[in-house]
Amino acid sequence: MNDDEALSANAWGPLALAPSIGVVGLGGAGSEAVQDLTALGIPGVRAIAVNTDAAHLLRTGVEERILLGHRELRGRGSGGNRALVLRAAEEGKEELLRRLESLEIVFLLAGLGGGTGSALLPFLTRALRSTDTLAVPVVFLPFQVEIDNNQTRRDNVEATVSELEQMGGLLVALANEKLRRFETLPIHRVFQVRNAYLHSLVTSLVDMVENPSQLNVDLASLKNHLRDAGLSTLLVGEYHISEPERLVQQALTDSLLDFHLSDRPSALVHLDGGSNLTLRTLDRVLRTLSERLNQPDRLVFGTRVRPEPREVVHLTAVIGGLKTRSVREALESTNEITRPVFVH
Ligand SMILES: Nc1nc2c(ncn2[C@@H]2O[C@H](COP(=O)(O)OP(=O)(O)OP(=O)(O)O)[C@@H](O)[C@H]2O)c(=O)[nH]1
Ligand SMILES: [Mg+2]
Repeated sequence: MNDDEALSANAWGPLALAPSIGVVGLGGAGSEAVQDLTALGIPGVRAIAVNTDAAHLLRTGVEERILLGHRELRGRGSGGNRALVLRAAEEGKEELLRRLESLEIVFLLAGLGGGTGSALLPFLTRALRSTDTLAVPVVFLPFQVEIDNNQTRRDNVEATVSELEQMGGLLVALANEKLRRFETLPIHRVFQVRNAYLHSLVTSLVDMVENPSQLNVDLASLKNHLRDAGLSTLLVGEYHISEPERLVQQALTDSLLDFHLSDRPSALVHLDGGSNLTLRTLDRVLRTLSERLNQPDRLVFGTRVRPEPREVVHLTAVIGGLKTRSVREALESTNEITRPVFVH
C-alpha cells in the first residue's frame, strides 16, 4: 500500500471526522426551544421534536417530528400525566432509539412541569447512557408561580430533577425564575433570551469537540473526563482578554444555572482566543477558576489560538462533582437572581 492509499479514508474504513450531533425537543417547551436554536443557527446539527401533542407538532417548524403514543393518547398531549407518557415511551422506545442511534452527542430539551417533557427527559437520558451516545439533558425549571399552587406540576418537576441528578453525568438546568430581570419583555421574547443563552452553551460544546485545537479537547477526552466526574454542568463565558479573572467570574455568576459544589469538584476548561492569547492569560484563568472551585481534584484544559489577534477570549467549562440537592432547595435558590452560581 503506498502513502496515498494508506491515507485515504477507504483504507481505514469509516472514519468519524466530526461527531454527529442532534438537538431533540421533548414536549411543547422543548420543541419551541429547538425551533429557536435552529433559527439562531446550528449548522450540521439535526433538529428533532418529539411530542404526544399532534397539533403542537404540526405547528412547530422543526424538521424531524415524532408523534409518540398516538394509540393511547390520540395525539392530544398527556395533560400533565407522566405515567401515561412513560407507558407510551416504553412502547416506542426501540423506534425512538433507532432514530437517534447514529448521533454521537444528543442534547435533550424539556420544560419541566408538564407530562411529556418531564417523563421523556430522564427516560431517554437513561436509555442513551447505556449506548455510546453522549446524552446532555437540558431542563427549563418553571416559574415559581407555575408550581406554587399546583401540586401535580410540582411533583413532576421534583420527580424529574431528582431522577436526573441521581443519574449523574452532564446536566444543564436553566431556571425561568432567573429571567425575572427581563420581566418587562413579552413572554416569548423572555424565552428567546433564555434560548439564546442555551444556544451559546450548545455551540460552545460542539465547537470545543468538533474543531481541533493546539491543546485539544475532543469528544473522546470529554467522555473520559465525564466518566469519573459525577454530576456535572456546562458553563460558558466571553470577556476582554485583559481581564481573565472577570471572564471566570462572568461564566460562574452570569448564567441561568444553579448548582452547589461537593467537596470533590473537577473542571475541564477550554479557551478559544486570538494570536494574542498568552500563557499568562491562560494561567490567570486556571488559577482563578481553581480558587473559585476550592482547588478541584482534577483540572484538564485545552486551548485554541486563532491566526489573528482577538479582543475577547471565549471560555467553555465542564464543572464536575456537583452536589445533588433537594428540589425545594433548587427552586427556592432561584429566587435571588444576583446570587452566585456556586455556593460552598
Ligand atoms: N418556551 C415555552 N415554554 C412553554 C410552552 N408551553 C409551556 N411551557 C412551559 O414549559 C413547561 C412544561 O410545559 P409543556 O412543555 O407544555 O409540557 P409538555 O412536556 O408538553 O407536557 P404535556 O403537555 O403535559 O404532555 C411549563 O412550565 C410551561 O409553562 C411553550 O410553548 N414554550
Ligand atoms: Mg404539551
